[in-house]
Amino acid sequence: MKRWIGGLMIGILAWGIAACGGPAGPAAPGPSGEIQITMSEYKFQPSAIQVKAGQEVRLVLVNAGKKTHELLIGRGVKTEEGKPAGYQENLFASIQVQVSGENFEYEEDEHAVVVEPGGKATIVFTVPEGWSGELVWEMGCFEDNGVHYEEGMKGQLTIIKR
Ligand SMILES: [Cu+2]
Repeated sequence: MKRWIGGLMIGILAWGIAACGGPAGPAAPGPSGEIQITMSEYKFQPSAIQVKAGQEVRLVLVNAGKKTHELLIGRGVKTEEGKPAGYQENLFASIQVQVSGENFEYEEDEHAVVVEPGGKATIVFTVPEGWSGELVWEMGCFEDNGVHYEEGMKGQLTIIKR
């Protein structure tokens, strides 16, 4: 009985790994440059992405959750009254972006793409080919006075230089 359970456990584990495609690395855009990130309570899926300098990226945000979510890409979390409230440095402060979609808002001063439940926003940007800035950035949502961020709604964007 014990051995049977052991065998079953290994079977389930193997199935689980196969179903997830093995230990996944950061998601990268396909040839079209498109990559979709699903937002929900309280996560980005996938939570790690990588983009190539010089390649046009179409980052499609889909809010599949019940709450409003946002995407900021930056470094160094700043706080307001002790709560996480955005980044000190934002990637989109130094890269031109175009944002379009439905039920979304681009808050240019905060470099935040805010998406309502059921909404969708497409961010088009290209990291310049000769990029000499930082390569590792954090993605975060700071809605509800930073509660989303504290609940783990964060991820990583890595820039690959070619
Ligand atoms: Cu959120």
